Amino acid sequence: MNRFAKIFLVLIVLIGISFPFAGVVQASNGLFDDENPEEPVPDGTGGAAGTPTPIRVRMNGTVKAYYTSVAPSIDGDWGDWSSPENPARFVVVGGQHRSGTADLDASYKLAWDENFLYIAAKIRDDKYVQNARIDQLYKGDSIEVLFDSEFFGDFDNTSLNNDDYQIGINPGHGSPSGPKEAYVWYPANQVGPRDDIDIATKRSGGITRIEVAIPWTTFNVTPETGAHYGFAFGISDNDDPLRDTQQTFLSNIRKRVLANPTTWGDLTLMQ
Ligand SMILES: [Ca+2]
Ligand SMILES: [Ca+2]
Ligand SMILES: [Ca+2]
Ligand SMILES: [Ca+2]
Repeated sequence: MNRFAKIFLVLIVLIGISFPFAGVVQASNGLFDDENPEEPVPDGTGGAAGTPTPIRVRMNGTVKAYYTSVAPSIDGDWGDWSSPENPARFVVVGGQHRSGTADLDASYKLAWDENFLYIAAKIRDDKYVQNARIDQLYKGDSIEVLFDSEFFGDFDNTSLNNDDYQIGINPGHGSPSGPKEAYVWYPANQVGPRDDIDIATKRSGGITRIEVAIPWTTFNVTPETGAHYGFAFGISDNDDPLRDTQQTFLSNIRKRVLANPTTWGDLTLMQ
């Protein structure tokens, strides 16, 4: 009987050991199951270059561009867009020259496909004045796009480098139906006019409407869903036909400083 009792005890001990083991195995399986859905995070960071994971965003202002399977018709009117409307209403320069929203007020939309970043603007402006040309185009009614193509690598970089773009869009020299032009001020090694950026403008009732298609090759990037870039959108206003000058500049970013990309916002490409 003693032997049976000992065997019984051994069995109880073994069962006692087995159950905790089973419990541990269950628990660890459970933990792995819980962690699996989060695996895209390490996969993303450890993945191929160009597949950044949008962990960090700029608190200055973060916006989204939505994929479009049908390219918008670049005719000035964003009626063919389904993207949401974003405000660009922070006065960065020349508040003293702006009498109110009838003088200058702006909003914009963003979309993308494999070939282009599309930008559409709706600008309330009392007088259309654009008599400046080429690198001076910001001294007339115009659009500015800031784009940092190396967002994560440069997240804390407070100076411009060769992947930071400042592009000006002249929506029509002399009038909204006048010749369009685009100009790259930065990066320094790519300065000059760009004739591969498509621009169209319509104006009626004190509102200037502009559509722009910027080839991704401009920024030297290959777009994909989830890609993340530094970004800021701006509007220059001149109402003085006798003098080329940037009277007022509005942005979607309250404290946009051209020379410091950490003051810009950011842009995520959405499906
Ligand atoms: Ca259109
Ligand atoms: Ca104005
Ligand atoms: Ca940069
Ligand atoms: Ca104006």
